[in-house]
Formats: sequence, C-alpha cells, structure tokens
Amino acid sequence: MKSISNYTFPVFLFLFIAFSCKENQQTENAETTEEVSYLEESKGDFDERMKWWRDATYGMFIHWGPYSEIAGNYQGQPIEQNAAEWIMKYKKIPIPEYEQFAKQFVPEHFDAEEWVSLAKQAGMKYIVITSKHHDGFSIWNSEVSDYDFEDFTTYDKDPLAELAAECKRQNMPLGFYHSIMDWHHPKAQADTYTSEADTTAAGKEDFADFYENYLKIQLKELVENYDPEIMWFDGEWTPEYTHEQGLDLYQYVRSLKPSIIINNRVDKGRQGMQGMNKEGEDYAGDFGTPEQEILENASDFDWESCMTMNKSWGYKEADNDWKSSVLLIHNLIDVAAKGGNYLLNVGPTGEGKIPQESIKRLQDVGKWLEVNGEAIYATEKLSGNYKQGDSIRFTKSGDMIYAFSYEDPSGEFALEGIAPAENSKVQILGFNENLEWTFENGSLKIQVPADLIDQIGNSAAYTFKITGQEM
Ligand code: H79
Repeated sequence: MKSISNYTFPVFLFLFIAFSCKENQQTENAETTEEVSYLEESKGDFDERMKWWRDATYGMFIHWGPYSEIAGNYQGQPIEQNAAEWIMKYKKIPIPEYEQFAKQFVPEHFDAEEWVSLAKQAGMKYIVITSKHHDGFSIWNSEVSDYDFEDFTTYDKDPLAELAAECKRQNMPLGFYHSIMDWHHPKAQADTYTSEADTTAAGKEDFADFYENYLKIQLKELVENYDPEIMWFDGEWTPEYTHEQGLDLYQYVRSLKPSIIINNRVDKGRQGMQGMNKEGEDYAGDFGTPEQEILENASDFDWESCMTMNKSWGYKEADNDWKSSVLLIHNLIDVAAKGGNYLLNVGPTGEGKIPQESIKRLQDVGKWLEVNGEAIYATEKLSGNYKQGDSIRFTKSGDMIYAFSYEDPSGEFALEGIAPAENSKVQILGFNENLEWTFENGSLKIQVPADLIDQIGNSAAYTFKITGQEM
C-alpha cells in the first residue's frame, strides 16, 4: 500500500486476473478481466502521475457555498471565529434555518471566465474548488441530492459545469474539494452536528449507507461529468468514517479515473493541521496537506500547503486581516524551496465576486512570477540545504540553481553550498547581464551593481540564476 510517510512501492502492480471459462467449451476462450489495485503502484507510475502537479507548484483554492452568502454575519453580528464556512456549526444554526440562507445563495454575478482568467494572471497553474463543504450543499446539479442550486434555489445554472468547461478552454487543471463530513445529510451528521458526531454503532450503520449510496455516487457524478484532475477530500476526521472506507474510497475514485490525484485526507492518516501522515500504518493518499502552515523543513514526500489570504476560507465580510503580497511571495518561495506546492485561497461572495483585496494580491504575485517564475515552477529542492539564514532560499532545475534573496543584495552577495563550474554564469532574473563572481573557501561571492537593483526597484525577492552544482 502506498503512503506518504513511508514509500514502499512494490515493483509489480497487483493484478487480480479473473478467468471465466464456459464449461463445455473446449477452446481456450477465457474472458479476462483485470482489476488494478491503485493502492499498489510502482514509484515510476506514481512519479509520472504526479509530474504535472509537482511542476505546477502554485494553485488557487476556492471556497464557495451558502456560507459565502451569509458572509460570516449572524443576527447582525460578525462571528468571532475565523472560518466563516463553519458558521452553521459555530452558531448552531438549525438545518431548516440554514436552508433559508442556502435558498438565498443565487450567484447572479458568477463568471467562470473571470475566475479562471484571474488564476491565470496570478500565475496559478491549477484550481481546486469546493464541490461540497461540511454544510452539505452541492454546487453542481447532483442527481442524488435536492440540496443543490437546481433543486433548492432560483438559480438555474450549474456553475461547476461552467467552471469545468472554462478550465478546459483555458487549459487549467481543475480539482474538487469534497467534504466527507456532512452536517446536512440525514444519514451523516445531520442529527448530531451541533453536538459531537454520533459514534454509536447505529450512527456508523447510517454513515455506511450515506457513504455507499450518497458520497460515492456524488463522486461518480463529479468525476464522470466534470473530469477533475484532483480530488481534495476533507472532514475525514469525523469519527464515523473509517480507515477501511478511506482505502476503499481511494481505490474507487482512482478506478473512475486512474490519472486523478487524491490528497491524504481521503484516509485517516493525517497528523492534525501539520497535515503529513502518521508513521507506521499504510494510509492512502498522494500528498500531505499542511493547513494554514508551511512545513518546518523540506520533505521528500509530496505535500501542499493550503492557506488563506485573510483569516477565513469562506467569504467573511468583516475579515480585513490581509497578508501582504510580499509575505505571499515569500511563502510561495519557501514552499517551493522545501519541495511543496502552495494552494492559496480566495473566498468569492455569494454573488460570485472575488474580493478586490484578493485580486490585488493575486496580481502582485502574478507580476513577480512573470519575471521569476522559472525559479518556482518545475523546480526541485536542493539536496543540501533549502535555505541560507532567514532571507535566502534555493531551488534547482537541471544544472541551474536559483537563489532568492528577500533583501536588497546590492554589493557583495555571498552564497554557501553552491559550487560554480569554471564557466558558470550568474544572472539576476529579468536581466541578461552576467555578473562577476569569485569562489573561495566554499563561498560564491557575487558582485551585484547597485544600479541594477535600482532598475528592478523594490521587489519581494531578487532571484539569482547560477549554472553550477550543489556541493
Ligand atoms: O475548508 C477549510 C476549513 O473549513 C477546513 N479545512 C480547510 C481547507 C477545516 N475543517 N476543519 N478545520 C478546518 C479545523 C478542524 C480542526 C480539527 Fe482536527 C478537527 C481539530 C480536531 C478535529 C483535524 C483533526 C485537525 C486536527 C485533528
């Protein structure tokens, strides 16, 4: 079984080969059906499947549901908690009352072209959107649910269909965030969501029914009708959900679309908000999911740090605590240097508009990436140190090493751990000028003319490109 914490890939795929022979047939006319176990995958196949995602490095997370319409306000007051998409639970809003809010979720201003173009402009290489969050509302026209736009609101379009079509047009891989926990479905946590989930045997039986006859059917609809590249599960920590179901769900979704990439929240292995899998047991899932944090150190396992730009995932009107564009760029660099992906969130309003503060930041990062993107996308972490002190980070691609300086590097800029070749060239991205360098006692000293930095102006990070090698 494949797991993030412990790569033990058997060399051969595990194949079930079923022969069915008709009794009175003498010829060898056996029908052969093969069932692949996707939990057993060779390292080569895994690497091939993950390649586009690893190279993509930077994606857009979109949280959008009835909570976006509520905007984090309840009874005339903003909630004190950060996460507006949790308002149903935080305020213990009864299901019938929450449903009234859901009815008002009518996104007249939703424009798929606008969202996908913004992600493009931001330099983002994939999008993951909430097909269903914990509140249980489906943002596509689901056959097995009445709790969706088509059956529940006056909005008669299918925004997920429009987004999926637009993503295909713009060649933007699309993934779905899908909550296993469901506060609305009667066989999930509907009766107990305001307290703790029901962990009794009866609760588990109900949940097994929900799992087989609702959750899996919804996933089949999503994969078959919208062709996502990623399934991003969440709410897997709800106590009714089991490790066995996690393994089964991974196998099921991969069998619907073998190339799909699935996060580790499909199973029960995640270690809290740090997001990587526990050691010891084999858990399903292709990548770890640190939430609102960046791994402390580089990791050899695939991971993706998801993060908000302010404090809330779902649109919260009163949340004005925005991260600076500079911090977002530093986070992206830090994540790339540590071998991860960065999934940065936007929370559109109930009407379907992405907040202006988010747009501004996305554009700032996008502008920086236009010049510096080659040091981020399709790069790897150095095998030595991913950083030097607090304000220098490294990545590499082929025989190219990149060093990011968060500070003005004018004058002599010294790098440790990087050995140049005799004919190495050193440049700052954005300029073709070859910089002078010397190499002494393991230290690469680069002469950086102040007027060059003046020409670039203020930048969140200056990127050096060095042909050379790691020491
Ligand atoms: O969709 C956003 C949030 O609404 C959702 N994840 C992001 C992407 C989220 N769900 N829950 N939480 C965030 C916080 C939950 C924390 C806890 Fe636990 C659940 C604490 C204890 C149970 C999971 C398991 C985290 C630590 C242990």
